[in-house]
Amino acid sequence: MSHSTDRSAPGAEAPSRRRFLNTAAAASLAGVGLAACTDKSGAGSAPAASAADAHAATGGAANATHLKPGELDTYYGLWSGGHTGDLRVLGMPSGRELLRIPCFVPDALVGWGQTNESKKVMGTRADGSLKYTVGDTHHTHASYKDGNYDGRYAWVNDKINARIARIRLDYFICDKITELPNVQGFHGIFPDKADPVDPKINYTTRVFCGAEFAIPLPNNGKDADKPEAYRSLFTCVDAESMEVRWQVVIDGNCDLVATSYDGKLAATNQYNTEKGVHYPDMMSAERDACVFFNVARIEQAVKDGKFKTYGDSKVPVVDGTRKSNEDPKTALTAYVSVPKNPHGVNASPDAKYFICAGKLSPTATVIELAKVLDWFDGKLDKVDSTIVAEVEIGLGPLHTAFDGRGNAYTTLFLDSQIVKWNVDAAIKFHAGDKSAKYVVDRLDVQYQPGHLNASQSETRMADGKWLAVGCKFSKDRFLPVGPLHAENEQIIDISGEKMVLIADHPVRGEPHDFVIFKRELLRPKQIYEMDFFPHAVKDVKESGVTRNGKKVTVKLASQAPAYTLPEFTVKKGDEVTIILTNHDKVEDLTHGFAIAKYGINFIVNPQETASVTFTADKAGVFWCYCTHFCHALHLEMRSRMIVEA
Ligand code: RUQ
Ligand code: CUA
Ligand code: CA
Repeated sequence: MSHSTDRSAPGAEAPSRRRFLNTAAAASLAGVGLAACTDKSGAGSAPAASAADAHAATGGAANATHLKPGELDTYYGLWSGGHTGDLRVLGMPSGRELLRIPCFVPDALVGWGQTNESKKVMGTRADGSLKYTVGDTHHTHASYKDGNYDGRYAWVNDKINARIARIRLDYFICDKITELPNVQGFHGIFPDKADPVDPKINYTTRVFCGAEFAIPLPNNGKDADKPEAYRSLFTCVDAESMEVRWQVVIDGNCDLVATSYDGKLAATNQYNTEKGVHYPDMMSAERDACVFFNVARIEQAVKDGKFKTYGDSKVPVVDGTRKSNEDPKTALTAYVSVPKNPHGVNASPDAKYFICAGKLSPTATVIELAKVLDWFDGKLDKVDSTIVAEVEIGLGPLHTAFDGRGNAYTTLFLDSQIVKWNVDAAIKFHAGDKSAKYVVDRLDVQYQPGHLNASQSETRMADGKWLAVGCKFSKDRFLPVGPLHAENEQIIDISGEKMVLIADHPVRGEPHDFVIFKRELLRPKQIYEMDFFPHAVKDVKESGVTRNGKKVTVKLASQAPAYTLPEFTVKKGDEVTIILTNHDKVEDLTHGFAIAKYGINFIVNPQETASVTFTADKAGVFWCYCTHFCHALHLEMRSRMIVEA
């Protein structure tokens, strides 16, 4: 088979793989050996071998991930960074990491969490220190218009401190962070795609946030032992102002979130309808639920004053519990039952279905959105009649992506596989046509996949070209580097009938969710406008030191290879604010500003202004220097801070 010598054939070049197979025939067995290594019986080897055949048949599609030097990717990928609290930008299909956009956690490269501008976004305590310095980002999604990404914003959650960050997709910066009131474990997130009432608003104006952990409401230390006091809230944040608009108190918890293309429905999967506090309690029910939110009715209820508030929060909270929403005609919520502890819920690109992945159940549940609207209109007797398919797909289903050709791709965490299945065939099978073959293909992945997403998958323009999958364990796929392994992001060609594994990429732990979309949907800007920054030192003649009591402001500008002040003098004990504007206009001409022994380091991009404030608590001469290579005289680009005793 021709693929045996292809460098990109799965596993062909991995040293650990060769060691595993321990034979000169390694290369020709690469496809089969791969499957044999996943601790499964012979059953697993068939798909992997046939995938390799398909790879040969697709005529070198594999090469497309190996861009030539200087060649640009055709897609952007936005990846959540996990513990690093950032959003990562990848070029796809190469999988090359291009940028990390710091959001929730300080970042040493740009000085995020150190400059006054970034601290303002991150949030500070009364003493000026950062309120939080850790993050746990999981899910990222971008703003929509007409069912496709419009390149304005992306959002990402912080599960630890229940914060949502917004990223401007023109400058690739985090510009706002909002902390959600009354919730813990904010997990699922999804922007709306249209307004439920006004058809002219065919773009994102809301972002929905699901809280995974129930807490006593109000959480004041009094009700820790009262399970009935524990509640989860579903939250709506305004996409522009980033203010919290409203919340809904529900029975059970929230996990992943999805929204409909018509803007009428949002939903969250629930794995803990039992409201258990310990995990055996969370698994006792055979079925949990996917809760649908009738957005228009909720907003009407808020307008009509039918809400409560909790604690210090002024955010209106409406009642979405089961008991209060039994009459479909007035219900704000609808609880569709889904097998045991579901995880992901994903909207199909034809706008018809939400698909819930079973996690502890080996099933996918297909819910028809038109029927959910029928139920709210009183035209459907049972809310579970909205389920048009519930089919077995494999062990540990977590998340689903789409190719725009009617197929769904679901990660199977326990099987270490992706299963490709046809949604219409699954519906036929569920309706009684046992000849309907809904499983199209299975592919072994390495290992234990969580999220996956396909190019344009979460838009009306799903194009079925590339699928990426975030594998939680890489085990033997990369050189060992001590106890902490890289995770394995794999890229799969889904353009044909069979899935073809194309590449492995090690990533620093641990990204969860991501989106992949066509590069022409973004219009990035490389140079800031000076007016963007209220404190910009617009004229180099403004450079200098001004004093107001013990408060000293040092204004300076950078222009390669010099700062406008070769030195500046302050007094010990002063509160010093340094404001630096980069006057260079050339793309990619960034300067840094570090002060020795003062722990200061940040950068300014072309035409950017940044500032830092600190106390000059040590007398002496302290070199300030440029940390970002900018010029042949980069090392000479310095200033001196003289702190008089
Ligand atoms: S959840 S797989 Cu936040 Cu699926 Cu990570
Ligand atoms: Cu400026 Cu290096
Ligand atoms: Ca459960």
